[in-house]
Amino acid sequence: MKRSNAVRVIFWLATIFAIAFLVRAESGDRRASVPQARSAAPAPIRIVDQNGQPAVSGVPSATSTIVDVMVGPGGTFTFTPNPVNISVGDTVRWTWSSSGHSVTSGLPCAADSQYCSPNDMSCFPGSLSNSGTVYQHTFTRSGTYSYFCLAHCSIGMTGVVNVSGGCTPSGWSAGPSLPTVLIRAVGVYFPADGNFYTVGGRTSDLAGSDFQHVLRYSPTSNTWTQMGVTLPDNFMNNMACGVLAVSGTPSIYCVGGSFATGTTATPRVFSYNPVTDTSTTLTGDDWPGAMGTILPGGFTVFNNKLYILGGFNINVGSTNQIWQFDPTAAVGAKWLQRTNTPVGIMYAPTCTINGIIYVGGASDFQGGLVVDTTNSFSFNPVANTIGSITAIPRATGETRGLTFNGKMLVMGGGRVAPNPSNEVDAYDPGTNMWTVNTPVPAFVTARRNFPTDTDGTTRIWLAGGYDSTGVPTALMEIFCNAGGASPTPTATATATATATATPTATPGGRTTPTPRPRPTPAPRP
Ligand SMILES: [Cu+2]
Repeated sequence: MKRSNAVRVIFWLATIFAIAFLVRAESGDRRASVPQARSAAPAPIRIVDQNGQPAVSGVPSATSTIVDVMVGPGGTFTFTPNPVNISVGDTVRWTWSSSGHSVTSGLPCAADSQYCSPNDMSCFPGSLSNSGTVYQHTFTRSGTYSYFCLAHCSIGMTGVVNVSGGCTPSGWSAGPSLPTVLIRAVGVYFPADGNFYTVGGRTSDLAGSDFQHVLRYSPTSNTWTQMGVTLPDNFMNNMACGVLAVSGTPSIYCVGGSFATGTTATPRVFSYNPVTDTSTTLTGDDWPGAMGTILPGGFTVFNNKLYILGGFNINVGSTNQIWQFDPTAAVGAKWLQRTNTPVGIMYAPTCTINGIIYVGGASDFQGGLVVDTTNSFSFNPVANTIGSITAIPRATGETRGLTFNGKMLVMGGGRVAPNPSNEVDAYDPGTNMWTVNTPVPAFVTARRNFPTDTDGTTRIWLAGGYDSTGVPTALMEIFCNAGGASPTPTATATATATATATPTATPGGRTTPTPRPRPTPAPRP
């Protein structure tokens, strides 16, 4: 009896332990299975973006996908495939096929600290990884994201991720008005935070109306905010601005400018950091092109350098110099003069596509008046040469050129009747042809001298400017390419240096064929 009792007790104890263990194991399985179920569901993955901010600005793609890119396959200094076109919420997964490479975000070859292998930390100076490494990044905002290899950027190891979609409603719609009417400010999209900024400008044509402030439009909250900074001086009108990175920190750099009723121009360069909301005036590197009375002409960024094409010698005439600003060069050596523009240009729509700078339309100064022209040409900043392109189909000026899905958009502008305009002209470098109000239709309120910019694939913002009656406005308009139709950038892309002993590829890496030669459009005098 005793024995059988003992056996019974042991049996029951064993049974209880077994049940307890099995329950634990099962609940452990359940726990483990939860994240799997979550990661299989498309929506909740994107909780924060690469800056740790809530990624609520976008409509996620219906099904999140992972796109694979090989790093240095077959001993080449390439990212393959390149470029990759994805939708908001998709992930790019890079796998190292060979050793000694990095994936580092930023305009070639300057890190902007948005994302980098192996873990998004210390993107500058950064580190290299070896064969077999896997690094992935989920893109939560639309835009064009350049990246490069730290070790091999100079021989062309660069890549681009085009992220589209994530906005609503489709087409042009009214945005919130600026907190003030504003003219002659510069619009700048800041990729690191996804916001659209206006820098400087003035609120009327009267003396003292210069606006020494920065306004921020947040697509997430759909609101304008005046930043705390006070910009360094009142030469706030008609500046040239662009986003450049130094030591892994991107800032908005602005050059030159004038003040309301003034006839002098400053050579001053300052940078504005939206993260710290502070501005810094450069010393030792004033813009040599200002010469006391000259405003910057067209402007654009290529390879982390700001280019200024032409200018306005105030109430005298247009100018034809091209200047290159490199924020990473030594003090006193940041400016370099390049070849001249083929004709004097000012207030000129200008942008960069695949390493070539394009101008489509420009103002000129004739008979004591600012007039519009169809002057159009290209400039190759690596070869330092001018090229011909088909002339824009209408005269315009006093507006911007924007790079949008591989095309140049010229946004309204001009002052000679029937201008100012609301027309959007699109130049395709692949065909050397212009289209009118397609793929981006005309906006609503015709205007000139207004801040505008784009994320490159999906959104365009514009606000303020002089309306068709010459009166400053505060109205904002937003374009949304909601379809997220995968952008198809022209397939010229990056030069791919092969892994020979001593690579001697072109400095700057990217080479792009110049557009097919066409007869030069007759420049308007
Ligand atoms: Cu490399």
